[in-house]
Amino acid sequence: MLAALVFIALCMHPAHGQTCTEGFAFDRRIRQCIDVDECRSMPDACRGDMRCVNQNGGYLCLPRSLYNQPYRPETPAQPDPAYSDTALGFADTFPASPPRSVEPSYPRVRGTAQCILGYVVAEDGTCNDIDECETNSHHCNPTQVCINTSGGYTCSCTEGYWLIGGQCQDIDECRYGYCQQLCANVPGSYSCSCNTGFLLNLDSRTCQDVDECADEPCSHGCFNTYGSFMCNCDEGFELQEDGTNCKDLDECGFSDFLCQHRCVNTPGSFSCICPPGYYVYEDGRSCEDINECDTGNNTCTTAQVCFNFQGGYTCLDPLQCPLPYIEVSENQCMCSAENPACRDKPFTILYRHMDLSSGRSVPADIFQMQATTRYPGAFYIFQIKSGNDGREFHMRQTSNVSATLVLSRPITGPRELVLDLEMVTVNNVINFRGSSIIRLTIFVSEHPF
Ligand SMILES: [Ca+2]
Ligand SMILES: [Ca+2]
Ligand SMILES: [Ca+2]
Ligand SMILES: [Ca+2]
Repeated sequence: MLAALVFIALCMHPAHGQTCTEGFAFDRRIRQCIDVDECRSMPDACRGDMRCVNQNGGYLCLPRSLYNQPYRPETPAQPDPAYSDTALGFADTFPASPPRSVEPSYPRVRGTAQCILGYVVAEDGTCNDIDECETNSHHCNPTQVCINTSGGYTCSCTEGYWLIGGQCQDIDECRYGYCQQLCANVPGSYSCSCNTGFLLNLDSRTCQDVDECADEPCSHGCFNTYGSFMCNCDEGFELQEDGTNCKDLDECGFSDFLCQHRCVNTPGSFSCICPPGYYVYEDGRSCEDINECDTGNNTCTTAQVCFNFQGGYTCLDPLQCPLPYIEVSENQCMCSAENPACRDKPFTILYRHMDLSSGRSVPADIFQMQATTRYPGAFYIFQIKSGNDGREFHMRQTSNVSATLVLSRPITGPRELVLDLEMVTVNNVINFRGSSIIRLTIFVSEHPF
């Protein structure tokens, strides 16, 4: 565009005793050299599609197209928002630069010249271009760069600057969105950078997400996200405040009721344990009694009877009836009515065993007694004869012939209690009074399960 600027000078013509420089004529009336309007005085000042523009001391031939587009520095065309692929190709997308020339300069003419303005006669008589830039005879602004042309020169701005008001001013590339994310304008250039979590692409303008997971920043799972990443933890672990490390969850700390007996925290999980004599049930939390008598894991001899209870077992020795009692079955002793030594003693002693959980809620019916033989006119009295020193039990008659042993106070184990439960038979018709005993051994467990 600038190359299209052509400036041509007129030959000097003397004027009646006064000599003016080229492009001027002497006006006798005012006795001064005044500008010649070459566009009017020369029919063929400019050729072709050039338009003649008169200047003080010369004239310009400008392409008509250029001449018809006035320069508007305040409204530069918007840059193409799309990014160019070339690293420094933004010149393509710059707003249309205004003509970078300033007022063309006209070298002074020395003496008679056979060459047009801008040329000088060489020794061989030809016309050589004057390098105004080299000879420092240009009038470029200090902020501009002088570029020599055939017959003249132009003043131009370096890359990253544009001409505004005759001065080369830095282009604020940031204002035009040259960077995708962060932009820093500097004189003559600009630089792009990216937010945290992004990386500048090779085009020096756009940013791409960093896949932080590639560096395995998480102790367990990692999810890459646009501009960041997220860690997650395996089941049984929780993310720590640093967002990357996983810490074991202390499930036992959540609740005291997670395990029936005791909770043991483990990395990523937990487990319940039970006291000796129990095993952990299928639910992983409850404790179930081991029946040592069924499993055979006991120390009872063949002569003994194994008795299982909650949390343990015991070996019962074979029944040995104290004299004068005689054994009538494997768990019953009898004192014969015919034997005088038996007169004031209970007629039978029945041996029974039961187990009871520690801390069982009260009141609780725990044992039933019932008369097995009934005599006409007889009635029965049920009572606890011995073993109830702590008054944990009482007897409640439920019918004429039956009664229930009631636990009335909480009892804690491990404990072994022996209660003699007596059934007194009274028959006033035949003036009979006799008794039978149930010797009940109660194994109270240590744990409430
Ligand atoms: Ca700049
Ligand atoms: Ca990312
Ligand atoms: Ca755990
Ligand atoms: Ca057991």
